[in-house]
Amino acid sequence: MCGFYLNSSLVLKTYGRDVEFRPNFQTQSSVTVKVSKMEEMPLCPEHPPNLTGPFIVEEKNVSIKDIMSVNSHLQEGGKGKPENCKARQKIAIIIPFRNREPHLSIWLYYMLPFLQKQQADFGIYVLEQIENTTFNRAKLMNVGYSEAIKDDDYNCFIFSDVDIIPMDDRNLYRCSNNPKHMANSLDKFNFKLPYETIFGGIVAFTKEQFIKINGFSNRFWGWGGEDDELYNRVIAAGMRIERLDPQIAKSKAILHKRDPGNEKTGRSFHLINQAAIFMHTDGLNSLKYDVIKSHRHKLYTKFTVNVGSSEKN
Ligand code: BGN
Repeated sequence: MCGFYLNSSLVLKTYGRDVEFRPNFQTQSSVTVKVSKMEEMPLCPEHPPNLTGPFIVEEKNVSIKDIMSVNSHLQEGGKGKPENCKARQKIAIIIPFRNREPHLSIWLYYMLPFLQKQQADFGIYVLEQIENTTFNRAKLMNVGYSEAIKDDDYNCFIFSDVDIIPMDDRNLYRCSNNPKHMANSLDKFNFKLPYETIFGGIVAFTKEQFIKINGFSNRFWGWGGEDDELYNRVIAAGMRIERLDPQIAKSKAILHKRDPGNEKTGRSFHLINQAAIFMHTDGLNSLKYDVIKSHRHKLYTKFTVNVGSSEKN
């Protein structure tokens, strides 16, 4: 069996099929239990039982084929869930993307086993912006949210850059009572916050939290500022942001040159400062885009989209 091991109290309730069972106190032997009656699955424990803490993240060449071979039990579209318990949240991971295949491979290589170890019920969505338009990270996030809710009944959305990978499996990829900043302890910033209100890299919102702020702004073209504006939306909506202990949240950011088509504009101060006003009319409720192509890969669902261009917005 690929998947999750249980403690004995859960085993007998659960399945109408063979399940490999390894009691916690035995390391070598395993027992096969057959239960004929299919019953309602128990909720997964609040704390996943098999976490091991810190691990090393290396920038290495990994082939999609190899990643597929160790994740063969995933469903098409990069969907996975625990076999023997019901996860407490259904999580869509939204990744904005353009021309970063090697980073996506590294992300999948580490994150697919990571999410399964955390007993997550998840789907991976890659939002690719077409060529020859200035990159709009925030709008791609809104598109990812909109497509994911059409695809499945997600209630938690993790918006993640493709080049940030956690280095500790106790960093639970889950939503919280308030929007959560998850990239608060990056190696490239010496595991410290460069400024107190930073809200970039990876953020997690429940569906209600994301609707409350009308999603991201659609008006940030090029690098920077859309995450600062998002922070202001959260505060304007009467919420606060949560962060994990920086020791547990330690993550690796893969360094790279600024992508062509994603230049820093530095023209976004007025948008950032007026988030509380613009958030009502600029966001999910004003989102326009065309899906050029959608593709269910074994390891993710990819939408190639035209989100327009800065000249028109
Ligand atoms: C800030 C960027 C953020 C980015 C962090 C960390 C801007 C706004 C300028 C008006 N903000 O400077 O978007 O996440 O750096 O890299 O560029």
